[in-house]
Formats: sequence, structure tokens, C-alpha cells
Amino acid sequence: MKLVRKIALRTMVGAAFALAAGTSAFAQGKPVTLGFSQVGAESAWRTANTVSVKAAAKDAGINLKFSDAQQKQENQIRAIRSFIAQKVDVIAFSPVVESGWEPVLEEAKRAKIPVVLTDRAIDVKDPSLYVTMIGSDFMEEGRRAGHWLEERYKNEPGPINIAELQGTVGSAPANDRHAGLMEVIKSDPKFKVIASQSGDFTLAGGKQVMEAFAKTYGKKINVVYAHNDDMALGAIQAMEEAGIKPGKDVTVVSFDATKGGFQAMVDGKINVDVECSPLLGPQLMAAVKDIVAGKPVARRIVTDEGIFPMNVAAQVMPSRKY
Ligand code: GYE
Repeated sequence: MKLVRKIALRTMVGAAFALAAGTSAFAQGKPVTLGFSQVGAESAWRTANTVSVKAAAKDAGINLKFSDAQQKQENQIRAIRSFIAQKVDVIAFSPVVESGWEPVLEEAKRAKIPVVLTDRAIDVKDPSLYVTMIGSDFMEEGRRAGHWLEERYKNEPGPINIAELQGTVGSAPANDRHAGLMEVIKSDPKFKVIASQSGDFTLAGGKQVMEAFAKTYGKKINVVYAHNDDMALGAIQAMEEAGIKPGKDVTVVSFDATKGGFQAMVDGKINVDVECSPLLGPQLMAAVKDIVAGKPVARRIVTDEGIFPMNVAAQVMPSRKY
């Protein structure tokens, strides 16, 4: 019953936005204008995501206004305000952090501009502040990594010391990749997260944090749990410089499964890569068209993805698209 009510509410929210949008571009036969605020250009994932959004907009005949926030929430808020002032048909954004979005999204709502979230979720009480969220389930990604670790160490007594390289502080993927792992390993006390720090999803950040970890914990570290490939690649450099063999002395777990991550698996330096697809452009443009046309849109559109252990990397790599 509760679920039915929730679904009904969600559809109504979508329909209300659609009605508002229906009076603008679509009704007048003009091309649809989409304002998109991107997080930044911090990683290979992000670059592939930007390419996907731009290419899909072009293919769909959607007029895209693209803005790069350089990993700063204040820049995203400014971009969204400018999209509102320009009266775009739909606003989409990949929120750098989860909290603090109410005021600007209320402004969009008052202007009757529907909002779509891509890639990262936000934490707001009012469900009518956005129509849909398109992207991965980061908790599930964290759980997948946790289960892989359980299997990898099932015959070892432990302790298994984990050093965690977190993504951007307060971002959905950093929060959830951490929480998903903890959910799985909390029932097995042999797993211990002995260090955890943010490398901001960048290669330089991952390298710097790993240098410090290597100095403080040295050979005590059994697992490096990096929230993305760029940080894992930076950590690999730091380990090699410190005389530690990544992939052998230390098990390296990473996320995204980019070409760089795959290459490191082929080279024996990343042990497992949990997939997170950045190719969200086509799904975003389909949702934008449906919203503008007044069609109902699912409240949550989840990306389909898997997990790749090192031993399949060479075989799978040629078919990877990002
Ligand atoms: O894992 C990381 C990027 O939000 C899923 O952001 C995205 C993450 C991705 O910087 O590489």
C-alpha cells in the first residue's frame, strides 16, 4: 500500500513537471534546450561522461548548454541559477556533493523548470525537487567489492588491513562505496579499515594520500580500496616508489573499470575493478525528451554494470568503451 502510494506520488510529480514543460519548447515545436552542470574534469570517468552527454545531445537534436563546475558546489549553484535565468527547458546536473541543494532547486521549481539528476544522488526532503535520478547504485558497487574481498580472503585468518582512498568528501559515490563495503565486512572482524582519507577522485590526490599511508603503515597494509581508477593509478605509483608491489604485496580494489584501470589489471597491478558506467548521455536525452513531451518518467533509472577481476582483463579490454 505504502509503495503504491509512493509510486503514485512520483508519477504525479513527473506529470506536474511535464505539464509545466509542455507549455514551452515542445508545444511550440522549438528545439529543446538542456542546461547541464557537470562536476568537473577530475577523472577519466568524468571525461568519458562529458563526451557521452555532448554526443548524445547532438544525436538527439537537443540544444545543450554545458557548464563545468571544477568540483565546486558554489559553481554548480551559480550555473543552475544561470540556466533558470536563461529559461532552459530542462536542467540536469551531476551534483558534486549530496547536501545543500534545497534553495537552488526550489528556485528551479518556482520557475517551473524540471530537474534531472545524473550520476550522483542528493539528499533532500522534498521529492518534488527533481523528476528522476539516472545513474549507478554506488552502495551496490561497494557491496560487490566487499563480497569479492570476502571470497579472496576466505582461507586467511587475518587481520586483513584495508587502507581506503575515498572520493570527494560528501559525494554520493564516496559515501556509498564506503558504506557498501562496511555493510559487507562488518560481520567479519578480521577485516579492518586502518586508514581512510580523501584523494578527491584525482590521480595526484590518490598518489599523495598513498605516499602518506605507505610511510605510516608500510607493509601492514594488505588491501588498498580506492574509490576510483585515477586514485588507484596514483596509489600504484606511490607504492612502487616506496618499494611495494601493487597487485602482489597489496591487493588493489578499484572502481569505474576505465581503460586505464583495465590496463593496470593486465599489468597485474589492480586486482579487481568494479564497473561504473559513465555512458549516461543517451538515457539522459531520452528522459529529457519524455519530460518535455509530458510522458511519465521513472523516478530512478539505474545503470547496468558488473565487476571485473584481473584474470579476465586481457580478454575483456578490447570491448571496453571508456
Ligand atoms: O567514480 C569518479 C568520478 O560520480 C561515479 O566520479 C562518479 C565518480 C567516478 O570522479 O571517477
